[in-house]
Amino acid sequence: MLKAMDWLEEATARTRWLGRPFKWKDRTKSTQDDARQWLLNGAPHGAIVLAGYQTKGRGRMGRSWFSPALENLYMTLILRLPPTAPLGTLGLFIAVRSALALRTRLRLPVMVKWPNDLMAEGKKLGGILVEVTQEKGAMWALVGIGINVNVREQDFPEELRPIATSLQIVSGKQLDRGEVLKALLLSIEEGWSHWEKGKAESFWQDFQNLDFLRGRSVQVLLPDGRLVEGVASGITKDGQLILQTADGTTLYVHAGEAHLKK
Ligand code: BT5
Repeated sequence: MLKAMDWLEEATARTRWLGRPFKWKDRTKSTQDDARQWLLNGAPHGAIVLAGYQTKGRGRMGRSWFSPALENLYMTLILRLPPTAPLGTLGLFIAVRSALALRTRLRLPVMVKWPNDLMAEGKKLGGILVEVTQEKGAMWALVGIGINVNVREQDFPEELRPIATSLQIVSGKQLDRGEVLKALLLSIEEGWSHWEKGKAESFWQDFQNLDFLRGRSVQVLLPDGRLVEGVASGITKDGQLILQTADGTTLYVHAGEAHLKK
């Protein structure tokens, strides 16, 4: 227990507001629920909840997030959203700042797959989940970040093995999750003040070099169940995926689930 606190203290010692205060749970259902409860009980902007493992870790649209006790990162950031914040780009902004942290501070080849995935060597390394709620007269976001740090190939359930990876698999060595956490928090904090003022350029420019889908044929499952396809051609400044379809039209996709076309 004391050991867990040491790496967390260390990882949050260099930020100005993100990760202060933090809560650690050895085991929980989902850090999203813990964060929601803490917000109701007065958590400030920048507070974060982390867990050793989750029994009901979740992704978007009712999907689940594999969350074993293998020294990975499972956390939820509690963030107050000013009226100027471009909410529709929050997941992408967090993904971009996370990818930059892993690339520049840890030298790992991480890309971002629109709208919320962290990718390495063509497989999913992490995911972002944004939940929004109103509290104390303001809008708040509960931003869940799950990153596979020290999962080995054989630890993944069979159905995830072809599509999932971890920092350990990619780098070939065990990684200190405190280092990963520190890099993420510093990077997100650094970009936050621009993003919250609605300055989309702050992450749009960075995204250009991180865009996993760019130039590839993709299918996107829309929230209403329709399927659209085309060649991914970047994103707009408000976070929509641009698709060039076979008949020459341009589609702007606001939300959905993108897959590479086989
Ligand atoms: C996401 O959802 O990628 C968002 C994941 C957010 C997880 C964090 S952990 C801390 C916080 N607390 C929570 O309860 N959640 C957040 P989505 O795009 O819906 O992706 C889910 C899909 O990714 C699943 O259907 C699987 O196919 C795949 N998947 C599940 N677990 C995975 C893992 N550990 N690594 C890679 N892929 C995984």
